[in-house]
Amino acid sequence: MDFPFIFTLPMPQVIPSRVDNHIERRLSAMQGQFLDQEAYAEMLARDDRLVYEVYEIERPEVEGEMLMGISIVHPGKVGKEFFMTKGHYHSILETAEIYYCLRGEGCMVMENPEGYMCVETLVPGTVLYVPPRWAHRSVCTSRQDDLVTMFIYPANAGHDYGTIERQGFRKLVVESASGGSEVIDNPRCK
Ligand code: PAN
Ligand code: ZN
Repeated sequence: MDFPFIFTLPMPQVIPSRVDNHIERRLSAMQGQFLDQEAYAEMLARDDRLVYEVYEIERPEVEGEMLMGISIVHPGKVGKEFFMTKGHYHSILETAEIYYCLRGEGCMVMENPEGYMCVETLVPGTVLYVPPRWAHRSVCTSRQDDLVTMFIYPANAGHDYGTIERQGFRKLVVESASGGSEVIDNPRCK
């Protein structure tokens, strides 16, 4: 039988007091994801930087359960493109997700198979509802601070990375001429 449980997110570190899985994604795991492939190869040759990390609370991956955890995207750029998560659709497309931003600055890039796109800004306190059918990727746009979000989603959702790996997102988040961030069309998407 399951009993209710608690954990804490002690500030400012925001590493959960309970962690079942800690996933690290380095530059080498992001092959083909950044637009500037030359800059990617150069950076990788120098240092296989840690791009983002996920701390997960494990639950059975069945209908009725929820998965939750903390996602931390570190500051950095490949060429002009900010560090980001791989991004995915849920394998069960009709499953939603909630994100709550705890620290940093960034955005969530989203699109759906119907051809709609949306980019929402994330700052501490922002709650983002990602409806069913929307692929999602978080991007850290700060130069010095991690983007930290908490996520909650149905435990049976599953992850489809392949669609995004093949096509990329139709919008990219890059450094602007003034040193801020801007959203541009992905030239690789026709
Ligand atoms: C999150 C993401 C997490 C890492 O838990 O899995 O932020 O991003 P990628 O899975 O795209 O590498 C989530 O959206 N789960 O469904
Ligand atoms: Zn998700």
